[in-house]
Amino acid sequence: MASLSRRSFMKGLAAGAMALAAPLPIRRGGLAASPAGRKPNIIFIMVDDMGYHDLGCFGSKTILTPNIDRMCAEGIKFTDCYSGDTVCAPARSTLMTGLHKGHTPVRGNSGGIPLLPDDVTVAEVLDRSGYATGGFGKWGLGNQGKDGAAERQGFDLFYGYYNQWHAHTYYTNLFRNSEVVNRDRRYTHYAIFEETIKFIKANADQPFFCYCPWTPPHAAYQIPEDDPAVALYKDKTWPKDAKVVAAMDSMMDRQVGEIIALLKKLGIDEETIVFFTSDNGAAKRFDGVHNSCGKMKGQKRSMNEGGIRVPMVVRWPGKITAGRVSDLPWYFPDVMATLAELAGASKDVPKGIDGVSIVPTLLAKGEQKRHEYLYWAQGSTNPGNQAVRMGKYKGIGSAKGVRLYDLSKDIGEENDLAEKHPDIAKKVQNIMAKAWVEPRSQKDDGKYQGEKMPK
Ligand SMILES: [Ca+2]
Ligand SMILES: [Ca+2]
Repeated sequence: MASLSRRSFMKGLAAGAMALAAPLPIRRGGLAASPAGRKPNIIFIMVDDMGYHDLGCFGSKTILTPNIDRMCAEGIKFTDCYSGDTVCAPARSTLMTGLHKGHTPVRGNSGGIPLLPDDVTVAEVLDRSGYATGGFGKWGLGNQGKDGAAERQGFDLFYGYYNQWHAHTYYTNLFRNSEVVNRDRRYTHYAIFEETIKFIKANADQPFFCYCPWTPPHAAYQIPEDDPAVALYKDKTWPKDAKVVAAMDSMMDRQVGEIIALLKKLGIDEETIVFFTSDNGAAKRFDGVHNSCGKMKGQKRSMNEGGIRVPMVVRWPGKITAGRVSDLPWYFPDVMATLAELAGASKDVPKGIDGVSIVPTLLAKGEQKRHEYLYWAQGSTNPGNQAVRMGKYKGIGSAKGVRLYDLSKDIGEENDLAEKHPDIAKKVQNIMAKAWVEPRSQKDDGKYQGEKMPK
């Protein structure tokens, strides 16, 4: 009761201050309870191509991320979290559908392969459960105006890029629910961040899902010269891209700090769970400067740990005990079941998804269901290398043969144990023989690279 009146009070303040400027909130059916009480707001920040070691709390010695480090200290750090793929579009497909790479609808990374109406997304599950749903950044699962577009897949509002090719520059037009915006080519991430903030403010009085597939630090390596984060690295003797990447990461770190501060100001800090992760491994390792993949082998596009293991931090004051570290192996296909359980919407999760809810681990309550295995594969219509993690073991290869590693001793995947443990190697091969199911057509709706601008 006390928190409710404080909440109403804060809401009143916020409403007064924003009455003229704020966009209308997306009105929903009220604050129906989940098993955990009020349905929490969910903010899921997923940046693009950030390496596992590019945050201070994940060992970076060069990139300054004090706000995410604080978020980590106040929440839980997952050391063994993985993307669902090594590249943007399929990773997003596994995240949105709860299906691993061998089952998820979008397997190719050509940029315009769409979700179809019958595909069920996390946003649709939360939308049905009364959430206001907003997405801000890079969608990657269907071009603007098509059936795969975010606003036709459960989002009330999507602001940003739809096609990945479009997102290869930070100075271009953007879309709001498929309508062209940002025609003055303002630095796109500033526009995307502002819309993120507006959405949180406008929907503070009801459960909301704020999905932030932000595009930095994906190439092109671009940031306005006068961004405060640029000054942090101006005296470094690093190669230019290494400086710009660090600045892009520190810019987003500052913005994460602004979001947490806003949650406190709005009085919804304890009603909001915030995730921070990256969509796949580092695009460049920056060895000798940032060491983004550390001792892990590979980078973006690789089945090795450097290609798929991602930083993951989750903060929820009062619900997640501060300072915890978990080595639970989990990955993007688990996001749907997890967010649905948080929302009290587990019954709306489609049957037969590959993911499991990690809420028991987040809340340190109840029994955590464990995966028999996690699965990845390269390629779109034919799998190239596949990878399977079972407990501490990971196999890479195919049904015909694998290299086998013990990740607990060999994060660099150097010592092949397939001959030493033929039984485990065989198990992994058997999984690879059946985990990949032939995908539907991976026909691309076309490349979009932005409006031609007058010179
Ligand atoms: Ca990416
Ligand atoms: Ca759908």
